[in-house]
Amino acid sequence: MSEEYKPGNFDQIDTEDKQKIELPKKYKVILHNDDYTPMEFVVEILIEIFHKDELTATNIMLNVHNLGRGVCGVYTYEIAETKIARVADLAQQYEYPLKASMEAE
Ligand code: TYC
Repeated sequence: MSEEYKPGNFDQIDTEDKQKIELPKKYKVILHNDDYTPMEFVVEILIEIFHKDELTATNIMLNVHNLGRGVCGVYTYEIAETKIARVADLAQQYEYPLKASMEAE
């Protein structure tokens, strides 16, 4: 086989270089309990922002209500950040203290 470089031919890249390619870090988005946000509002947030079905959303909400916090999804940094900001915007709009945050996986 010729040693000449062809686009898309990675045969000549040594293994050390290939092993440096890392997957993007993932972040858990955590939803926090509070005493004032209505349960229905939290379920709506989980359906609209985190794309959960109604049963899953209800289970996550009840888990957060009972345990104080819960994971509502795992995303790249930018997507997690955007979802947290959307939760904050909607909570502020309706004047509820609902909060979401992120944690590296
Ligand atoms: N604890 C709230 C209530 O009793 C419901 C709630 C659930 C609030 C989950 C926030 O992330 C939350 N109305």
